[in-house]
Amino acid sequence: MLEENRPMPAEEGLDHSLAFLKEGYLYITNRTLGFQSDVFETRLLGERTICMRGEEAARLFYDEDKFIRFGAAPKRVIKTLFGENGVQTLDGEAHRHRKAMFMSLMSDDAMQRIRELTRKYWEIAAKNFETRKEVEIYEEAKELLCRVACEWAGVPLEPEEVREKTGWLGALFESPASIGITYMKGRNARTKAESWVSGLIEDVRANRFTAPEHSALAVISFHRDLNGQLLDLKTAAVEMLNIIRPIVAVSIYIAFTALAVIQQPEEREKLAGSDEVRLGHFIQEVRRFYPFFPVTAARVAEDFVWKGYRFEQGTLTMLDLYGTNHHPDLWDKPEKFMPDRFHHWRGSPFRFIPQGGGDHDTGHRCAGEWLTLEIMKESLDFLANRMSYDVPQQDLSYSFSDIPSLPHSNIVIQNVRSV
Ligand code: HEM
Ligand code: MYR
Repeated sequence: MLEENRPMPAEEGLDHSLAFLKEGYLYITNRTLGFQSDVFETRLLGERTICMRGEEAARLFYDEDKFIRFGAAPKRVIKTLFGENGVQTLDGEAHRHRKAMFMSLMSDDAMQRIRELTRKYWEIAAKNFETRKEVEIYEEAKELLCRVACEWAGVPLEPEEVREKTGWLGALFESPASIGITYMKGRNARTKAESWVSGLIEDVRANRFTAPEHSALAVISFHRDLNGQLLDLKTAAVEMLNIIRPIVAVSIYIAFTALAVIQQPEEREKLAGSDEVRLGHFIQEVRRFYPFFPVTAARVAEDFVWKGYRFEQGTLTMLDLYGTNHHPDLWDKPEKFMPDRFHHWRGSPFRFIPQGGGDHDTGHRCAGEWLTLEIMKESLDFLANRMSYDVPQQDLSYSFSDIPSLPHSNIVIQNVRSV
């Protein structure tokens, strides 16, 4: 029998934001181990915050009657990564309607197209790498994916613009958990990127530029909200950036994929022949194993009791994505990189949640999860099978306190040859 209203394990003290920044991806896991509980209470950014991890916690978190997103994302995340009034901040009907706009872009044809574009730009990049002494995979992947993202989304991009636009889009996801100059770079990048994309949407709406049919640019420019109105220009720009920014952010997964290829020679060997299923298992394990999106946040919709713990209306609540993907009750040897574990994986919307859990159409689970898989499989094939290269001495370690984390050297390779 569950006890009614037992006190939730709670961290003492006024504020633990500094510890969160210091321990990063491990902050929640460390305390769940200390408390021997997958749910506990703390104070972050000056407010009482519930932290949770695990499959049951994820199922609870994605129950729309229990949690809402309005006012949940920290201001600094809105000012850099998300933007204002985007799909991430909506609830109920308004969310479903906006989310349907995103999901309408995710057809099988659209997945095939992103795959082909990824291949095309990797082929061009690989040829270019051959002419250079060495290249940094992370920086190159960002530029390559900026081209992929814009072409896929119908956004015109001249070759001489690539560096600037890549810089802005990169700063949006490199900055949200930083302080000082990196954070300011993210804020400036948001102003510049929104103004760039707003201009494009204005041109499309005024027929000065024809966006390709069914492209994200066309769909978002002419999307009508529940009240039948076009999105206001700023919101439309925020949603356009919610497409092209995260495609560029897959570069972080590509850097970790490269790291796994370098450090797991036995697993790399299994990829010879480019078998689609094996490529798939490898990148799933990359998404499970390496730290990327740490937590997602919501607020308690109405008072309720769960496992005897009281959840009070309005309380900020964080679901630990990294910690759930490494939960010892859910994963065999969670700290071992084992793509083969996905051979027998039967799937569960709340256990393997690198890009959020629950349902893509009705909940807040990542709209771009399938795009991510296609980009990663194609990129893995290049890194494992379609290029040869040397890996010089470098710092391949990554930190659990950097959010987002990245191998420190950005992965440098030399003497690249297409094979
Ligand atoms: C939402 C992760 C790539 C578009 C999310 C969420 C996470 C996430 C954790 C929030 C889930 C939640 O709050 O419940 C990632 C990671 C990616 C990635 C790690 C790898 C780079 C993409 C791509 C797209 C995309 C390629 C392109 C369309 C979105 C959108 C949402 C979202 C539109 C908001 C969904 C909603 O609020 O309903 N993503 N994502 N993401 N993602 Fe991604
Ligand atoms: C995207 O661009 O949407 C996908 C990847 C972004 C990763 C950024 C990592 C930092 C996120 C901190 C978020 C905290 C949310 C409450």
